[in-house]
Amino acid sequence: MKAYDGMYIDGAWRPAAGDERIEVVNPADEQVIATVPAGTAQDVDEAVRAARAAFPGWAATAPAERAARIAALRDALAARREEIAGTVSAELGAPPAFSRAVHADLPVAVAGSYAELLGSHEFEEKIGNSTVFHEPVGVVGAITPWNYPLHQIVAKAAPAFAAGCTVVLKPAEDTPLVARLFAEAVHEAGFPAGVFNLVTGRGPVAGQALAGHEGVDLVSFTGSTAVGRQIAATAGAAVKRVALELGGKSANVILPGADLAKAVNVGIANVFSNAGQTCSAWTRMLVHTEQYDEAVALAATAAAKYVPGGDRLGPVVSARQRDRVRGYIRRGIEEGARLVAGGPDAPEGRSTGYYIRPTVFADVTPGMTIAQEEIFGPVICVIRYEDEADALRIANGTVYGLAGAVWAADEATATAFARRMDTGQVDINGGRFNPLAPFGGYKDSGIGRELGAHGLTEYLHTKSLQF
Ligand code: TXE
Repeated sequence: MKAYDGMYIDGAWRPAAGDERIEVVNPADEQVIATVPAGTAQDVDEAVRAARAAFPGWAATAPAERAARIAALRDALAARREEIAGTVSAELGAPPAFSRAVHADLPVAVAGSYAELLGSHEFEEKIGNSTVFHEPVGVVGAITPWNYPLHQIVAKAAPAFAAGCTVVLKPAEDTPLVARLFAEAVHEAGFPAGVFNLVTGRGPVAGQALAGHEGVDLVSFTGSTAVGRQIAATAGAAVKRVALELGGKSANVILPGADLAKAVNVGIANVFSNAGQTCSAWTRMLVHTEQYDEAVALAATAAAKYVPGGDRLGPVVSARQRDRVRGYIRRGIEEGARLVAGGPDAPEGRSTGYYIRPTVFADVTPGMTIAQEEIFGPVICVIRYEDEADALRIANGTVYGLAGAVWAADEATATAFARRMDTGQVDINGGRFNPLAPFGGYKDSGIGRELGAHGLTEYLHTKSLQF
C-alpha cells in the first residue's frame, strides 16, 4: 500500500492543510491499495488563488503556445499509457484491455483534438460594424466522477486550457490516483505554474468548497443529477457559469427492418462495457412486439459472454455502487420484470470483489423503476413497443436525455426518428464515436456540451466592440 502526499498547487506538490486521508480500494479484491490526502476548504482556497494568479498570463498567450503545451500534454499522457491503464484497472476495476483502449487512449485522442483545433479556431469574428472577441471565462472549478476517471478530467481540462482558462480539479474520491498521474503529465508538458491545480478530497468538503468559491468563474461538473442540481443552485445564486454532465437512461431503438442481431449485440456491448458505468449507456432496448422474443433470446446469449472477472466484465467501483445496483435488480424483480440473465446475488466464485452478474430484464414496462432510474451497472431492460409512435413515446418518457441509438433498414428512416428524440446524441445504425462531436444532455441530463469546438465554447465569454 502506498501513502501519497500532497496536492498539486501552483506548479508543485505541497503538503495538504489537514491530516485526513482517503483510502483507495481495488474493487476487484477489496484491498486498500493507496491513500491520498483528503483536501479541505483551505487547500481549495490555495489552489484557487494559484489559478487566479496564473490566469492573466495564461489568458494572454497566443493560441499556438497553448496548442504546443496541450500537444506536449497529449504526448506525456501517451507515454504513460501502461501506467495509466494499470492505475485505472487498480482503482476502478476495469479489465486491462478496456483500460488501455478506452481509459488510456481516449484522453490522448481528446487532448490531441484540442491541440489540433487551436490551429484553426477563430477567437475573433466580424459581425457588421462589430468585432466580437471570444475570451477565456477565467478560473474553472472542475469536479469529476470515477467512471471514466481520466477522460472526464481531460474533457474539461483540455478545452479549458485551449480557451486560456486556468483550472482547479477535484477528482472523485474513488479514483484519485489517475488524477495524480494527470498532474504529473501537466507538469512535464511545461504548463506555467498555477494553470492546473489538483486537490483530492471528498465531495461534500473539497467539492462543495470549490463549487462555492468566489474565485471560481465557471464550475464544470460531471456526476449524479442530485449533486448537479445542488451545484447549479449554488452557481446560480452566485451568477456563475455552470456546465453539467449528469445521468442518463438512453434508449436503443430497434425499428423493424434493422439488422436485429447486430443491434442487440452492439447494444449489449454498449451497456456491459465498463461494467455498465457509462452515463451515455443504452440501458433501455426498445424492440417491436413481433421481434421481441427473438431479441430477448439474442440479448441473453450475448450477455452470457460477459463473465464477471473475465476479460470483458470487471467489478463496479465500490461496495456502495454494488449495493445500489443489486438493489435495483431486486426492485425490478419485485415490480414484475422477468429476469432472463443474471440476478442480484454474487456471481459464482466471486464472493470477494464488487462484482455484479450481467443482468437482462424482459417484460419491462416503461413506468417501472428500472426503466426510469439510472442503475449504473451491467443491467439492461428490454422493452416492447407496438408501433413507431409508441417507441418514440417510450424513448422520450424519462427525465433524462443524454444519448441513444436508432437502428433501421436505412439511414433516412433512422435519422427521421432520431430527430424526434429529446436527447443530445444518437448513434445511427451503430455509428462510430467521434471525439469532435458535441456531447451533453437534454432535460435532466445536463447543461452545456463537452468535446470539440462546442466544448471549447463553454469556456469562452464573448465581448463585442462596435466601430
Ligand atoms: O456521484 P456524485 P456518485 C451517477 C450514477 C451513480 C450515481 C452516484 O447513477 O450511480 O451518480 O454516484 C463530487 N459538492 N453518476 O455518488 O456524488 C464527488 O466527490 C461538490 C453519473 O459517485 O455525484 C465526485 O467528484 N461535489 C455520472 C463527483 O461529485 C460533490 C458519473 C461525482 O460524485 C458533492 C458518476 C458536493 N456536495 C455518477 N458531492 C456521469 N454523468 O457520468 C459529491 N461531489
